[in-house]
Amino acid sequence: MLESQILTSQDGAVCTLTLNRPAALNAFTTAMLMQLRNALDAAAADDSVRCVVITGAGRGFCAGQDLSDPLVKPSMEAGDLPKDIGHLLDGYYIPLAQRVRSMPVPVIAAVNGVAAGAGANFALGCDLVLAGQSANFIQAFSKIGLLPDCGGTWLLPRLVGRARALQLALLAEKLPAAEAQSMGLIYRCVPDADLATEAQALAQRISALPVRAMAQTRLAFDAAGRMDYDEALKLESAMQSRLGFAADYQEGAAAFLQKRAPKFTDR
Ligand code: LHQ
Repeated sequence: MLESQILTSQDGAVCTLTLNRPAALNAFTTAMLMQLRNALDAAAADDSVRCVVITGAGRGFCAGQDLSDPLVKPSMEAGDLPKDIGHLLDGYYIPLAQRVRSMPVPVIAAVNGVAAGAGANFALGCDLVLAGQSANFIQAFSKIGLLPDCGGTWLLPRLVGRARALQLALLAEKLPAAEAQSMGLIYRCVPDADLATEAQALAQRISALPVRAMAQTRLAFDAAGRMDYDEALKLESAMQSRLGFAADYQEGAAAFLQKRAPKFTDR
């Protein structure tokens, strides 16, 4: 039987998904994209999971779409017709990008090596991006005549502003993790040897916090990006109202007043 292209493990309330095609720098195949979405669906449905970590096996995080996949491979023989690669985005990448942004718990990308093309933007769509110091981010699309996908057109200008987003997308140069941190593209760059431990420690810390409020914060940020100030204020009020009725607020505020450690349970 073929080895799974996504490995799943769980430690306490932290579920770790590992992209597992190391010989191709974990480039996305359709099978892998499907398995990744299924694994995220399973984590979303499992009440014991309170934080998800996504990382790569081997020396890379993810080199983006596997360009040798028959669905995207260019026509190299006379008579071959070009394929509509939009179908792949509609059928696989859009549902995956949406799945990450609608997870009921925080999602951490632990970028252990190169993250290129859709691999970079998949990581940047996660809630917190930690990267090893030898990792780098490449908007590889322009090199092959494409534009940033997997959320890149939306994410990049919002994360780093239009000028830097265009720099990254047009020049498609390798952006080292330390620079990605200093320009605000990612949360933090850490020594390679510490990446897995740091990512797990962060995930364990988060899993003891009010994760429902964190997922709602991500949803509110995303929604506010489509609104004017007054609409965002109204949305905050409606969402805060719901959180105020939930157990975590009752527990968090009571624990503060009673000077004791809170125990959060909502998801
Ligand atoms: C690969 C790949 C790869 C196959 C490394 N495919 N094998 C969405 C929908 C529809 C269509 C198209 O696109 C998209 C979104 C996208 O993601 S477009 C962007 C696709 N990705 C790229 O263009 C990146 C291509 N890869 C590279 O530029 C380099 O491999 C990077 C800079 C990532 C790493 O370079 P190196 O560290 O020098 O490694 P390498 O190039 O030697 O790669 C190692 C192996 O991985 C090698 O296989 P081999 O059998 O020769 O050892 C590569 O062929 C394979 N590989 N990326 N995307």
